[in-house]
Amino acid sequence: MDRVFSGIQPTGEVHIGNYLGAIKHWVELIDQYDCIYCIVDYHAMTVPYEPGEMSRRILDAALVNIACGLDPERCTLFVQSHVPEHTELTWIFNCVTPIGDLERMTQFKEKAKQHRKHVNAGLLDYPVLQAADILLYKAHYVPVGVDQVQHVELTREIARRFNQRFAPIFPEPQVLHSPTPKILGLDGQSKMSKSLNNYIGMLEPPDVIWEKLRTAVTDVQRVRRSDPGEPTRCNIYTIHQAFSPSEVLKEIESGCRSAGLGCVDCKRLLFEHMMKELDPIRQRAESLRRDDGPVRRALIRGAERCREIAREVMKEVRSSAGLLPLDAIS
Ligand code: AQP
Repeated sequence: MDRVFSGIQPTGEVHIGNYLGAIKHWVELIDQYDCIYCIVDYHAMTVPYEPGEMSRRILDAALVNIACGLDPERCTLFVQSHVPEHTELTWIFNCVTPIGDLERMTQFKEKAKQHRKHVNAGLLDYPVLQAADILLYKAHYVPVGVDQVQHVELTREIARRFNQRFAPIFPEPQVLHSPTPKILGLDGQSKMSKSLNNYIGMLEPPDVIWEKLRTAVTDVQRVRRSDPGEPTRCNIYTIHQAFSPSEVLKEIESGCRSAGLGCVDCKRLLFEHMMKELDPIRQRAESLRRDDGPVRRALIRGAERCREIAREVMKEVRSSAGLLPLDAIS
């Protein structure tokens, strides 16, 4: 079975951008591939955070992923820092990655602007750690949102450089595009993002979600209720496409274009269909919060499996790179 690898940062509340751009797609893949999904806590350390909150966030990210349908009996879920080989492989990849490649990364430039006073080496090295995550498991496919495509391309480049310099041991992984690769925030402009506080959290109470939806930006060219709108210009319509059935989408398209349907009514319809999908997820999360034993057990099993794979691959990597194994000295 081909292998899939992807990760999510425990940087805050999991939002519908993460869900539609990544997690929902991950769930769809678990029976077709050997799927390994990771809570990438080392990546989360590249921006300022509260150490006292990190372990809770890590557990919570795992819990939400499971509540969203990542059944740990059918895929592997683990925490990046539980497998130290990720950072070891990062070091080796650092030595085949030109700094210029990292400085060109869009995410680095954006995050460096966002966290001007905290532009640490880890932020620049973020995509190399991501390459190590993926290649440590020799993954064939990486399902991500559009914002991460550039990093997967760099991963392919790093695999090529390592293979040419040392030995051809890594596959060049391919992106698997999510059906909804980019969800904009409630401002209708920037990417929905935990750190931009422009998101709808997966587990937020329905009244909070409605309030956020009610005030979200729609088609900016539709100024008055009587103006016809254009669904393809509207972020609310993009979200509708992910949650609402095709007959509702048709109704919205014609209603919006003819000005028969107002934005608030359109949002009410979205809220209704969104809640059909989010309510059971919230209920599963509440039950896992009452007893998080299944989450903890999944992470222990996941770390055990990933450590085994990582140990073997790192033996191969060290040997290809010409390092001296301890057991060869005696
Ligand atoms: N708005 C989005 N639309 C589609 N996909 C998205 N993803 C994130 N935001 C969107 C996808 O979710 C996966 C996990 O993302 P992440 O948590 O590792 O990192 P991120 O992309 O940096 O997410 P945020 O919310 O923007 O976090 P912060 O604010 O902490 O930087 C990835 O596959 C990503 O593509």
